[in-house]
Amino acid sequence: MKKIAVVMGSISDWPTMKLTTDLLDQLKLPYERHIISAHRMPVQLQEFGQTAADQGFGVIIAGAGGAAHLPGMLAANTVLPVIGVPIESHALHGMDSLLSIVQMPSGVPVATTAIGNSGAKNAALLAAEMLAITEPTVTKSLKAFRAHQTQEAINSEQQF
Ligand code: RP5
Repeated sequence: MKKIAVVMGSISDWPTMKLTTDLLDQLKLPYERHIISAHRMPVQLQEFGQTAADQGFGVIIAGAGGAAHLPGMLAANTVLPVIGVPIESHALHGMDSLLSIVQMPSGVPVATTAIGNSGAKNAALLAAEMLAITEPTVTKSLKAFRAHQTQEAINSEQQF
């Protein structure tokens, strides 16, 4: 099975991006996590993007905050699907991150999630759905996840 790359621009993004890897652990999907700063490590960013497919990755999840160039620049260096997670920044509460990531000019797409924790979790689920196109076991895991989530909602309604 192809691996998922979970890349973030800074160690300060880890509390958010840990929610992505927690969910990947729960779904038992193979992944690697990396810190690659777009503005502090531009050479390493290019190298990672250009070799990601050959390294066995099938999807890249990239979390970044502020003027968040990481997802777009990774996407510019690969044709693997890139999912961008806008980190909730202090100054503008993640609106800067969101707009930086979602407003890609045509030609290089980045699938953008919601700001912060929900986006980090949904990035894992979206990556799983991409892998599930060719991996029936992942489809099974995703259906089990949804069924559990539905049951929890029903339980909360019954205990309300
Ligand atoms: C971005 O700048 C990172 O993704 C992070 O969200 C933001 C701030 O980084 P630090 O200054 O905390 O390292 O590159």
